[in-house]
Amino acid sequence: MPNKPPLRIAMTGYGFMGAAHSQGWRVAPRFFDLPAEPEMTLLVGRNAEAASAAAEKFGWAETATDWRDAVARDDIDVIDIVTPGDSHVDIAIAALEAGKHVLCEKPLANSVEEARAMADAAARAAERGVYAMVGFTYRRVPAATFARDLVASGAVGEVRQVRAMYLQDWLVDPEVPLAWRLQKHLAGSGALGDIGAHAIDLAQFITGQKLTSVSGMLETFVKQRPKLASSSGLAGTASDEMGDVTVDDLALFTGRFDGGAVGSFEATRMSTGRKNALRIEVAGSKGAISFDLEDLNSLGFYDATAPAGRQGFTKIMVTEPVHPYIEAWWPSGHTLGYEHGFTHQARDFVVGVVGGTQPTPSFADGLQVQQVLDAVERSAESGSAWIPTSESAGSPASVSSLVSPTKE
Ligand code: SOE
Repeated sequence: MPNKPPLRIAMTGYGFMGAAHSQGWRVAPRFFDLPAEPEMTLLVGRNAEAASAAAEKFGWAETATDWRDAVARDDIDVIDIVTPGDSHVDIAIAALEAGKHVLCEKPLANSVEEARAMADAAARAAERGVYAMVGFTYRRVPAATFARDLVASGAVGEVRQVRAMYLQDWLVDPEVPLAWRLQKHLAGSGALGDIGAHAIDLAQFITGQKLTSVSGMLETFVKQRPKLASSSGLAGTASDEMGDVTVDDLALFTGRFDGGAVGSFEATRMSTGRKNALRIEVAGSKGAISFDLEDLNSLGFYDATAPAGRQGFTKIMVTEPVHPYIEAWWPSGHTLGYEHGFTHQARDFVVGVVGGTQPTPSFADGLQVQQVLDAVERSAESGSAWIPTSESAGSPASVSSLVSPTKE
């Protein structure tokens, strides 16, 4: 480790995602053999006192109150953006132009226009060996990566149907306050962009197919909530004053994929009883797979080519050294958790940028998901008309595929 070059990181933001990313940077070099040593150099937050407290808690060496200071520093190699969506575009473009690699939380931006500007900046930077990646972390849950590997190997045959849903229930209570994730000018959209973006990315990642058109609807069940007094986790404490919810609580849509599959999607933060259920089922001509983030160490696999009397969904524990990322962890069957996706993301980012190869998902991939989000919103506005995902954004971006560590 001492002989490795440092990769000095500045992280802008320090909320829920700041904690998760910090964990990733801290742990990745302890378990994976990385080509550089990530250094948690600078944490940026507008409130100096809160930023210092977060830096101490998460293990960052210094703090600053303006992201421009991080971008201007010569001793920073990476800007990690975990702020609300409204600031992604300015920070990411400035950082890329200053020669910093960028890791940016999803959704990439609050509009297709912003996402396109970011993807353009990333394409220009890549020509100079400077790379940008978007944080669709769930690709790095070993069972999800393995699902992609199974589909790519032909194990389910021709993919025909996809059922994707991301269900949470933290907004069922109308007293949960108006956090930034409930305000359009900060978050861009509601359940659609916050968690639907993950379902879209994961469905496309696992199937290797891109959504080409969608028809959908959005619903906001609770239209006013108490304004936020102080934030923590996904929400925080409520004040006495009420404010308008300006985003969707639920997004429902169907879609067509470029490889011929059709899919249904549901994203909601009001699905009573479901805490963090990102579920994907893929049905093909020879088999099917089934993934649920609430049971993230396993994958369901149905082999329709097995003898008729022995067919049935098999629950595969994705905790063997042959499975993606697992070799670095515990003995067989000693399970992983939510935070490991962030460690794997840090690992893949460092391997990519230090090795001079584009880490995935790229900003072009983030733009493509943004186009899908935009098409769903426009479909909902038009009474569920079918909207081509390419219509809003000009050149369609490619969905690149991640090479899992077991395949490298
Ligand atoms: C971050 O990746 C994220 O999408 C959060 O923004 C959501 O709120 C969380 O529930 C899932 O992960």
